[in-house]
Amino acid sequence: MRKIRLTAVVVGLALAAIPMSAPSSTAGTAMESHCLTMKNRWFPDGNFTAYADTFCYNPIGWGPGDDPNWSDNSGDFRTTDGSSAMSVLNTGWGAEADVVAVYDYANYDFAGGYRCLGTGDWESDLSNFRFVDPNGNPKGPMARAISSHQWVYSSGCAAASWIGLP
Ligand SMILES: [Ca+2]
Ligand SMILES: [Ca+2]
Repeated sequence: MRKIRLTAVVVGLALAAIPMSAPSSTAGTAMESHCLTMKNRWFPDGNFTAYADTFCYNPIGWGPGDDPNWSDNSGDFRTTDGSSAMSVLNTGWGAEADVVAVYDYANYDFAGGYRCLGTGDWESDLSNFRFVDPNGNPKGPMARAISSHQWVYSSGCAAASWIGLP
């Protein structure tokens, strides 16, 4: 009996050592899954959440409504929230307009480009994307740039405008 328990301890140590010797991509996968963890925690609560850091860490604001200006003093996104988001998560509940459109400019102004995020989807690193105009042409980078958002129908989103993972 004693010998069996010792063997189990040795096996346990060997298993515990595996993550430490694994490629660094394992850490990236673990961070990536944090957005999925947040989705599983909150979906479908009807909210849209933006985070100051990549991989859905450090939420800066969340809520079920639209916000035409992330830098003003009203709504779910205020003052320093403007131009600070690095990742986003849509845990909308499948209402008629359950897609979130985010914009570089305030007041849902297409002039600076936009992007669409479907319900249940997230984008863990906005530095990988640029906004696009309604024709799909690239605009400015998305990292720390979102200034307004609203809930829209998927029909309002051009094919090239979609971001996010399910
Ligand atoms: Ca606001
Ligand atoms: Ca902006």
